[in-house]
Amino acid sequence: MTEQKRKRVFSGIQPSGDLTIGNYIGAIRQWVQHQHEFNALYCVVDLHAITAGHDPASLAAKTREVAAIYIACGIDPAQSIIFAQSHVTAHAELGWLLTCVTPIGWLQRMTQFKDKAAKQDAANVSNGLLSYPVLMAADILLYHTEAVPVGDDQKQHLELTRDIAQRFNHMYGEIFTIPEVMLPLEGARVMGLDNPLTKMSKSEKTQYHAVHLLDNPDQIRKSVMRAVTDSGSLVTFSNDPERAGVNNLLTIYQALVGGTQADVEAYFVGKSYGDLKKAVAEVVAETLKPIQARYAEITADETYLNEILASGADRARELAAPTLQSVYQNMGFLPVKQLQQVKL
Ligand code: ATP
Ligand code: LTN
Repeated sequence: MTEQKRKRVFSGIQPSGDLTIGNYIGAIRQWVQHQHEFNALYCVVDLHAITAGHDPASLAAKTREVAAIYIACGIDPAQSIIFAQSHVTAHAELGWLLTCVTPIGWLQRMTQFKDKAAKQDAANVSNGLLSYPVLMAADILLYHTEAVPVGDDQKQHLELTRDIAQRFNHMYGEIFTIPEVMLPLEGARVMGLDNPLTKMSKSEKTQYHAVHLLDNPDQIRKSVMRAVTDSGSLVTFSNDPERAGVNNLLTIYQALVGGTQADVEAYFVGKSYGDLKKAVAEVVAETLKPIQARYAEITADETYLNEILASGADRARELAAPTLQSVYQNMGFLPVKQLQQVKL
């Protein structure tokens, strides 16, 4: 495929908490698969990581860690643009411009906002937590993104991005491409191991909630073996909330091993929940082993990652500048260029 004909994809993960197999199965794994078919930008969305409180002492290190994990999982910096969001100031600028075309009611309806706000002391809920999806829309729209590979929990934010783009195009002229969401076939929503009725999340601090991408085999085994199941014994997929734990383990297994649901169920005929947990722990550990080895190599060479992030930001800046320029122009701002003409 020629450069021009390839679709543009954009996605990102916040450098908050430790990345989980939910992030891997729902997002990164798809990115790796798609990077050869698309012109891809994979961003470490550090500006998003400060919306619910963060530790300034660890933000920079977390940003590097997430970028290194992208590469360790198989994102090829020669194919895809990898960069940190705060290094391309156009994101924050467009975020503000779009904030002014987004009705507050649209943001107040976002389930992620309601969930996250409910977990915080009401007096501390920041405007940033509410405006968060507008910044996400800016990330996506700056690059005329056509497809956004994310997990199921981001579907609503993608709908909002489309609404914001359409509203802007209607008010100020057709600038933005309307993006499509791209969900994985399996594992679009990996559930918490300790509570299979809630999404596995990297900001959840309970001890056996998740498998993290940098966990050692012993930690992996402990978390999976303690996963909540039910009092039954049949190892089959199910939509019954009572059986959500077993369904989740089977989903993780299928996402990592492949095959159809029937194949997976056939493999577990006559086996127990204990056997299922052992098999899941093993396949997760095997999947993460080469990723962790590669991660160790990448982080051993600071310059390598610095160069990738610096050149990624340069390339992203170049792509973002003309879009931002058109937005300022269509919104009627005084062009800097005119001032330069006066000086001459
Ligand atoms: P946080 O708890 O900090 O909000 P998170 O684990 O939800 O973090 P994000 O940074 O919000 O992670 O999400 C990054 C990407 O990973 C998104 O595309 C999101 O849809 C995907 N993702 C996150 N958790 C899961 C999950 N449990 N199952 C599938 N995909 C997920
Ligand atoms: N909101 C997303 C992270 C994110 C993102 C993006 C994903 C920020 N900007 C642009 C895709 C495209 C989340 O997963 N919490």
